[in-house]
Amino acid sequence: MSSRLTGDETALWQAAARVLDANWTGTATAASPGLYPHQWSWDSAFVSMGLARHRPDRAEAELLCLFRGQWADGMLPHIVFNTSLARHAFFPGPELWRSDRQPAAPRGVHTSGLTQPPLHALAALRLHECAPDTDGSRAFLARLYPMLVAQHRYLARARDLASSGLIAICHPWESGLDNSPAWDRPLGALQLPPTAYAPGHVPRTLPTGEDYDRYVWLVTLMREAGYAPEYLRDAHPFAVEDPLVNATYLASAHALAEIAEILHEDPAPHREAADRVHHALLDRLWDRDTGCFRARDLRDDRLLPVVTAASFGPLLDPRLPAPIVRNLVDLLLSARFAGAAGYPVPTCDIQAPAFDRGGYWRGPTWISTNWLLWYGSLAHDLPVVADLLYGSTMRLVRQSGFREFFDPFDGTGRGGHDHSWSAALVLDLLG
Ligand code: 9WN
Repeated sequence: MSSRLTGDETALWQAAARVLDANWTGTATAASPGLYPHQWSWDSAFVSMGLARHRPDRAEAELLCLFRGQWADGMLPHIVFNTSLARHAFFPGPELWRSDRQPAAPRGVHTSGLTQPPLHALAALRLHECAPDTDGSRAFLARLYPMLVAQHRYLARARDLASSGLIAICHPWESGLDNSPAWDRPLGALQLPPTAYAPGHVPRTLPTGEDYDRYVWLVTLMREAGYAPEYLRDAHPFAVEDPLVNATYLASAHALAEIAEILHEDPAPHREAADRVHHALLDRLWDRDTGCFRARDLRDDRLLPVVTAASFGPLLDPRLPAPIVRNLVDLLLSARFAGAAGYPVPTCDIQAPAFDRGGYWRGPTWISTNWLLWYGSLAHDLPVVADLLYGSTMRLVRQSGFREFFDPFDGTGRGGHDHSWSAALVLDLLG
């Protein structure tokens, strides 16, 4: 803990550390007690950055434990199941994914067959930057580096479905913003067989019903095709290039280049990869007419209409041209986002018909997206935006605790309590 914290900040820091201690399972951190008892991929990246400030040993263990679930082709799954828990602790559990039947999946650990925003190289570099023991931390980076390289290689080889330089998500869950209104159109276009079903029970309240049928059906298609890249490219009905996912990929490619330099490896391939994403983001996802980034549906090659918090993701690109940065900042501060929300940043354009202040990723403010935009605005030297995001995030957790998400107008906490990334990212913010 930094010695320059005020008394109030010290109390907040300690409360956040207590949440991470309570959610530590012995080998990793449960994303959320009760609600998400297993290890989620991008949650773990965020959590490790918080642990780095509190328990550096656990920060490293967190990432290594996640990478135990990495498939032989480099795919880093979005869930690594904690096998010591009851089989039905979470739906969908291992029985939906059947990773045990996939030759590329690791033995002795059950995983999902999807991936999530690749924030891990960025997290690993941040761990190194605040590590008390530089030699130990370099050894950790050396251990993780080949796994990070394999993760990025998988994305470039198996997920650049349009050979555009951008990676595609093949399921809404891969975006991290599960029920974002951005996915309404491609989900609505799916032709589900009449027998579509939602097997098992759905223990959570959001999102449910028809959307859930579609989520499960998409997984079933992927699983039946053996999660094969050729199937994803040529036949899978959901394929979208998302600005936030690609921005995390770009930021991690830059981080990978820095890690390579620390390890005296060649950083050039990672810089070239970041460069490709940089150009493709501008060519394919920047919508000049409306001055924002939008996701592109690869199945009809059109940009998706709804503007969400993901549209600001490219702030994570340190080379984003200044006029575009200005456009994004204007939109972020406008009445469509921060301008009309007491507790920004709402996950969806407030003026969009799909906006829903309590609807999970359809309107509420989340600490994870706030942190990403805060981090991006620092890189562009935007202190006003960075301070706004920092202040809003701190007010949310002070007022409502480390909740999963929050009402963007009055800051009421919603969803799970003691959510790991909400606590971890507050530790990172407090520094
Ligand atoms: C789907 C764990 C995860 C987060 C996602 C969030 C939610 C899962 C779910 O919880 O997703 O994998 O079951 O709804 O949308 O971002 O990683 O916190």
